[in-house]
Amino acid sequence: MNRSKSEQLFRRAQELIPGGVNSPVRAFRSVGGNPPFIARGEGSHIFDADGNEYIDYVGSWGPLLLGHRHPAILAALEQALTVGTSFGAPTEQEVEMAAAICEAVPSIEMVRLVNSGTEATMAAIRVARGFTGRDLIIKFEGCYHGHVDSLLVKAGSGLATLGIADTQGVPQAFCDTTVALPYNDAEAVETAFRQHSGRIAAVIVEPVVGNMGCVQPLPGYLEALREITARHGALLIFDEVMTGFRVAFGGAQQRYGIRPDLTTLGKVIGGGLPVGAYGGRRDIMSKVAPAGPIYQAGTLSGNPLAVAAGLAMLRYLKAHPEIYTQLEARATVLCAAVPEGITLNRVGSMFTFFFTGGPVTDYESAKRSDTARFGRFFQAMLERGIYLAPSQFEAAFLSAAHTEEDLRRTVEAAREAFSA
Ligand code: HOZ
Repeated sequence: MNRSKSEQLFRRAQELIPGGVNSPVRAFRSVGGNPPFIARGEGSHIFDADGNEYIDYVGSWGPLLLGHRHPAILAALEQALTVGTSFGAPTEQEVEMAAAICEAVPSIEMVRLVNSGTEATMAAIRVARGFTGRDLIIKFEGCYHGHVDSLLVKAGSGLATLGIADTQGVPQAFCDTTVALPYNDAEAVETAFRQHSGRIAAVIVEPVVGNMGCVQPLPGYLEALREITARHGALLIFDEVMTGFRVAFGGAQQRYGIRPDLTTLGKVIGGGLPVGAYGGRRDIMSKVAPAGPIYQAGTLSGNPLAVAAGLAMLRYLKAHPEIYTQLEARATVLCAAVPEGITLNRVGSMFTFFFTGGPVTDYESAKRSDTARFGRFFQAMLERGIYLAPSQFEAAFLSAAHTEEDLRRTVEAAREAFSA
């Protein structure tokens, strides 16, 4: 595969942008080689600057549940462009968007739109602190909630990929407000609540983790988090930036039947444009300014282009519930290609192949993966035109645009890559 134009672009990018990329996980640091520069996408395929074609399992890291350039999203964007790109004032569309979110996710009685998942989690923990009058937040090792200072403690995603245990630049005092515990261990949560009695504002969790690779909750775990937080007067925050409208229309909370107090959303709800949201119980969200004393703001929040794309996505998904059944069936076919000795974790259309034989239930077991082997597998797949997330500690995403032929080609490439 000739990628000379991408190589040239990457050399130039590195002179101008730190590491040549605008987000670290894109840089291919843990898998070797340099990233292809993407020129365009269509359905389930992307094309790089040299004209190479790939079947895309990154989907912009989750948002593209309908694939690239879906007609419903494009039509909404074209329409939005005819009226303006930003007003910094209320619009009818954002009320519709709020209604669509609240209807799909019943635990969300009120919602505030922001511009990214990071902003959503940052605001959610502020609201939890403001509402409870407590400072500490429990998070789980290997979970990633965007680059919010205090949530970068023992975080997954790019930090796991690059082997950055705890980033520089975050004051120790911020880290001291975070209690990091192993995922899938309810007893550790119980113990932490005993140790920090009356001081824990919230537990924030990816109900299905995507950021240490895909790791599903063990039976009873989410129920235990719900029960423990309620008993101690703390809030339960589901970070559904990745899982919202992905693992079910109503997210992981619908799939597992748990009602959190607050939820953060992003990715799919933007239809490929930058949107985040946080919302939840009315009594909690009523404390957000200007309705209440907890401040949070944003010049481009509720941006008309982003809202148009997001609303088109949510409306399309509501009108086509069969997408979820189809994704489940196709993901099953795809994942059947996994040979012995590789651990497959899958929930709906998100999945990860871990290069370890044992079960992967938390960050410690995820880290047992042979990342060098993953890197060789990744490169072998890329050479065969299959574009996976360039890290063992990320999930792959299937979209509704992936065809039977895409799956057949992917399975064939995977067989060759595994044996190579
Ligand atoms: N938040 C994404 C999933 N780990 C990665 C996107 C990024 O960090 O660039």
